[in-house]
Amino acid sequence: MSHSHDLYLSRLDEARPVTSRQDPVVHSRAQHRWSGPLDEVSLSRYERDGYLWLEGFFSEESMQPFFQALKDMAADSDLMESEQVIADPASGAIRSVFGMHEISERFSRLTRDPRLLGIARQLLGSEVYIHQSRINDKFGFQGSGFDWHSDFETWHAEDGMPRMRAVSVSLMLTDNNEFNGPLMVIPGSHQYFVPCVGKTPDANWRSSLKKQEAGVPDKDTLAILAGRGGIVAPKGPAGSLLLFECNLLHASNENMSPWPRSNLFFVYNSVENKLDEPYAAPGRRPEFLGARKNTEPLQMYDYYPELAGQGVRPLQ
Ligand code: 6CS
Ligand code: FE
Repeated sequence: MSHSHDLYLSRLDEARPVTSRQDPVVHSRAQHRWSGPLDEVSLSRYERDGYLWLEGFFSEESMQPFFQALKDMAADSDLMESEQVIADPASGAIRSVFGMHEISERFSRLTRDPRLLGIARQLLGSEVYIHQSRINDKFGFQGSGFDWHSDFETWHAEDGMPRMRAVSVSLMLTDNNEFNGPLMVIPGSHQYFVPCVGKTPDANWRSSLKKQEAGVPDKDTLAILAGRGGIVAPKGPAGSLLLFECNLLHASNENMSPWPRSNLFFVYNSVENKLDEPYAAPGRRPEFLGARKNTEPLQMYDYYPELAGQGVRPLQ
């Protein structure tokens, strides 16, 4: 089914000019119902840059159990055979496991941490659900990179996400340094929609999760946007958090260091922005890439249920 009107045309036969985004960046402005943990300075920085880097958000020690979860999953042969596990093209070892929030209770709790869920509701100005989640394990001396792209461009074209009202959270499980292929972003690029040339192939996701071919902006546009906003590769210890707006241009280099770069990645989408039919693809993608069933509003978990009702809530 084609859409009568598409604000964000892409995957075209020929180039079209860059347009301005047609959506707010912070959706809760002037809606005090959605106040949250971020102060005005952080909101304004997110609005301007399209991302926020929260160094040391969690302790490094608290990241360890997620590695254990990855090891436990590697022992689950049925899971390892499923399409939601992407093996590293070189070594065959696990590169990504999608749908982590539905496999691991620990991961599910993380998405419902009051601090993260509070930030997501504040930025998106509504109740939210998880559009996509995954754990990435990028080993040393490999771990191919990803070309420049906007996640929203993919989610709009291939998953039918109507508007720019989603935010990605990348939680560093390992240190992010300049050598192990950290994520790079172009600050301010989220303010523009960059139409991409090239039709979406059938079942594109079977290759795009290893290498992004369709949905890569042209080099001239990338040069202009990087010329304006520069390129930033946030670095810091395991436990640090990167929040980035769904339309922010980002990429990553190959990991040429001996050190792994692993992260948890999950996307909050507004319940007002649920997936429609793809805007520029032959067919829908699997549920683990774009949730269509499990889209109820997420509920915060109680840090200390045993203290519920006693008014005590120690900081964690
Ligand atoms: O296609 C997707 O949904 C995934 N691909 C990339 C390159 N980034 C976002 C997302 O995880
Ligand atoms: Fe991406």
